Amino acid sequence: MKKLEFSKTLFLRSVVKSEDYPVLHKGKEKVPEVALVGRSNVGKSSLINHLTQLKALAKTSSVPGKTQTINFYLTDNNLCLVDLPGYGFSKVSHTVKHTWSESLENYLKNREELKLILLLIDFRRNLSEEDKDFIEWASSEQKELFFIFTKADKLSGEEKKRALEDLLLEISGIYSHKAFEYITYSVKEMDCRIKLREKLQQITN
Ligand SMILES: Nc1nc2c(ncn2[C@@H]2O[C@H](COP(=O)(O)OP(=O)(O)OP(=O)(O)O)[C@@H](O)[C@H]2O)c(=O)[nH]1
Ligand SMILES: [Mg+2]
Repeated sequence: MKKLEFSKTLFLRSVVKSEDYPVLHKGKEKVPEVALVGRSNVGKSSLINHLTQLKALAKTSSVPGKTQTINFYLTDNNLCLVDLPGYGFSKVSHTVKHTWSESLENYLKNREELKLILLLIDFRRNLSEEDKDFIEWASSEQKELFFIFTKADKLSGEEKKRALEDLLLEISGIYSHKAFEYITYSVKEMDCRIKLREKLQQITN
């Protein structure tokens, strides 16, 4: 399998309803998808820009709730990155929130093309109740999670060590589907991008 060129990533479409999800084929196979999940403001859209080295591909904001639809990005015709709205954003009306979570759950639960979920967690925080609910749900649905601890640049070496121990302990108490993998991430560092690219490359092989 050829090496994915992440800089060849295009915005495909922004979707709310499942009938609008793209249908993409590579030969006879469907193009695999990787979704980004996590609370608002954790850095999902920023990670897409950092990973692809395309600064303005996904819209980011310091104000939570920027991404409000399911956004599909096609990488090098071989992999789809799917940027999801964050959970835990309370400024929207109850009805909008309900529709969001329904369409999100529908996507995450039923989408055949979805091969991996990247669960982003702010390195500086403990798991939120929503993180815990999500991890439990993923375990019970036997979905593979790849954990990404974001904003690593905001912690010192010693703080990182402690935060990592705490998070790994918490996660291993909840995620029972399989042994989990994780990386630490910062949009201010380059190496984390390489590790994530390697993981994503495996999905297309
Ligand atoms: N210091 C630092 N800031 C980051 C990092 N990643 C993201 N940010 C900042 O965090 C804020 C939120 O980033 P987004 O990428 O918009 O977050 P999101 O998860 O897509 O948020 P929603 O679309 O609301 O779900 C922005 O101000 C980013 O610049 C990081 O690795 N380090
Ligand atoms: Mg976003």
